[in-house]
Amino acid sequence: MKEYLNNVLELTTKRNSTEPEFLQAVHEVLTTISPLVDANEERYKKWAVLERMTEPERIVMFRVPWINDKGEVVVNRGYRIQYSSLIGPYKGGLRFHPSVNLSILKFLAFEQIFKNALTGLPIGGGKGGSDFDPKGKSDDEIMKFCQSFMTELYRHIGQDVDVPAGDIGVGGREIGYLFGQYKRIRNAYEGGVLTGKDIVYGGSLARKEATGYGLMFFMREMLGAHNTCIMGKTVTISGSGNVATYACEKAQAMGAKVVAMSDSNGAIYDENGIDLDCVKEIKEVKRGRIKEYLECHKDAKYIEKTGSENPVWTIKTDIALPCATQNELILEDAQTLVKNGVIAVGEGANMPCSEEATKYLQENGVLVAPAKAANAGGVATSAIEMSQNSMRYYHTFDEVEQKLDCIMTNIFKSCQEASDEFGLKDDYVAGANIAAFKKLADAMIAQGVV
Ligand code: NDP
Ligand code: 2IT
Repeated sequence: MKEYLNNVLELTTKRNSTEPEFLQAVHEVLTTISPLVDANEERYKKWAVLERMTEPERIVMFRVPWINDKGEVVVNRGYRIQYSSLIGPYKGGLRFHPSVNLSILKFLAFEQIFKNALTGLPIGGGKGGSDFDPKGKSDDEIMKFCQSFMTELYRHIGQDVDVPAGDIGVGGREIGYLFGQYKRIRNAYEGGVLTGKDIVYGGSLARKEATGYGLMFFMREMLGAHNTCIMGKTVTISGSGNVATYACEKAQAMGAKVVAMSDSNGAIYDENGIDLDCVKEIKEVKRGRIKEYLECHKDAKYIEKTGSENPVWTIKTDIALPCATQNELILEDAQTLVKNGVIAVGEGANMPCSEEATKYLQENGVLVAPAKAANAGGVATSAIEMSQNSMRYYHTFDEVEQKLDCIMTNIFKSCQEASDEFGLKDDYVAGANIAAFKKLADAMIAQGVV
């Protein structure tokens, strides 16, 4: 690796020494794009491309006070990282989870700028959220929190400025409460200010399904390039939220047998194939725990999570789909998966594999579909939602799904072409990073020093 790259890595590490997830994300990108940087070193250095790409344009942090059902005042912290507006308004989800902090949101926002560039659509990158824990909260509490959160956030967003959406802990219900409050404050119906809206007030058909479906379209392309397919394969999925559920749905529709899913308490294993209607009832309707699956499927097994290891990766599978959270698949999990004969890993979550795990999988011939590319279907469909809002028009489910399929197929092609160009055969992690970085760097240089 050349001096320029090393210097920027060193500077970033020094500047952000208390932010391990952000540094992990930056390290992965900078080390894998080194062939591109080598080929453009003078130009990138002259325009401080790496220095600017590793520093967000703006970070907003704010207090979120609200009153719980017991009448107590609770204070959470809210954030919005407006990372890059190079190719469009800041765009990216909101995460509500007690683990949320600056490091996690900066890594997510950083990833988002590359992911959004890969979609080919005009969207910049951002991420936000709060350390608010939605688990166990009443609907009333969720609404009050969302209203307070938006009472500050509204001044920083807008349909041409910054467009938030969902992520962990933020789904259709939360987007509804956030949108209602935004509209009330602004006294204007600006449909495109948030995506992931319900269909009845400006949402897009197929947005809910898009991340999981898109992941399977990417997997289909990746496996197809290696003369194999999803049909007949065994699949394990971590998580049982939005991404996991719709990855499962599409995997089943493509003829795979999904045998495991999980939540933060443990995993279910059903050798007959997961009954997704049952999972949806537990998660989307009752907001319950995955363990409750055993109430309808007595033959299924539940493996409680003890310690830090994720029981879902101990189950033998052809395809593993981490769809829960960052660093949920570490080196030891990768070793177990390889021992059990896994052929492909598709990252539905953001940065679910640690760098060591990814390296081990690739070195052992496992195909890795990187998050920035493989889970880009969600944000791509958000951009399609924005375009429908601008047109004041609706596409049918099939129209949106077809566009999504086309976008995912093109993203796979970009990853493949970029990895081929630099002789990095089948390294789609590097391919995704190079293809996205090149586009952003060109946009940055074209727009001057801003
Ligand atoms: P949801 O909140 O719908 O679901 C999250 C799932 O992951 C739940 O099953 C949850 O279990 C589990 N989970 C969350 N945190 C942890 C943790 N720390 N340890 C173990 N399990 C955990 O979120 P999404 O499905 O929307 O998001 C999942 C991942 O996909 C995230 O990484 C997100 O950034 C990424 N993503 C989401 C997109 C979207 O459109 N929603 C788009 C692209 C990526 P429990 O309920 O027990 O907490
Ligand atoms: O990580 C992601 O891409 C998302 N959470 C979706 C973002 C969006 O704006 O739809």
